[in-house]
Amino acid sequence: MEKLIISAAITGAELDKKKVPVLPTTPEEQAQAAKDCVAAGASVIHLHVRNDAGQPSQEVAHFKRATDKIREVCQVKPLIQFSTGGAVGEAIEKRIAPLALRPEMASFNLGTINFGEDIFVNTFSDMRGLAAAFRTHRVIPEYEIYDAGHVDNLKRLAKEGIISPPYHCQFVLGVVGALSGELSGLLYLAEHLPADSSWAVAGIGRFELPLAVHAILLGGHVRVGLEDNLYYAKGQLATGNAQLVERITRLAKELGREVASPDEARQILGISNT
Ligand code: KMH
Ligand code: ZN
Repeated sequence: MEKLIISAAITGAELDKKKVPVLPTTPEEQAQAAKDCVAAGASVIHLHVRNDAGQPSQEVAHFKRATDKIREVCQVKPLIQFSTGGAVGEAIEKRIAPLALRPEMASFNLGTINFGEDIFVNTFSDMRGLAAAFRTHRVIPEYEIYDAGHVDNLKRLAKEGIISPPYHCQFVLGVVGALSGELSGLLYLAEHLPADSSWAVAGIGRFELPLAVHAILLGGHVRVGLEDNLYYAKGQLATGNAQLVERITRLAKELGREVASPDEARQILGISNT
């Protein structure tokens, strides 16, 4: 089986450092978290950034300073995957702008969902604009799939010729307002992907661990991190992102699946290390 790519979603856009003190929000904290996660087995850092007040930001300058710091601090360079999802309500133009920095990879959200009490908007028009920016800046997308119909959206965009294979997809399961984190949902999505696709799973909250174990066994890849889940076990908060990554590495080894280094992850995902 292919080596396992572990992504760490270290910060997110929804959490407040006042409520989650271990959340890395400054470039220095994010760089340290990235370094710890890479040491624990992560090869990809899914990156949201914050402004000086600690609020979610899609400013290019804020992405640049965080990326520079991560590259400076990490001897083994993780693949840095920018978020183009941003925070709920952020304008699509702002979400797209950081692609100009030409990150190795970035998220590409495949449809609108209820997101808790909010609505996370991704219209077809938004997606077409996003796809054009990915092409212009030659950034590799990771397609974020939150609901069954998002696989059909992927196929529709592919049919329009707006996106092309290979399709690396992330099933984000367990968001309140979208597909739950039951195994049957994961299996449905994996079975309905187009040819030349690969997938990873990010289980939200209590779904993180069981879905990760299924992905390890089924040949998928795994995302963990505080953006998705704050708990190590029921009632026990995680000490930080690296603790969640360490467990996945340990389980993968126990289950006979080797863990990919950042360069091996680049190879698997078809990203040239330039
Ligand atoms: N913050 C969520 C509304 C992504 O990074 O692309 C969207 C999100 C997805 O986190
Ligand atoms: Zn995200």
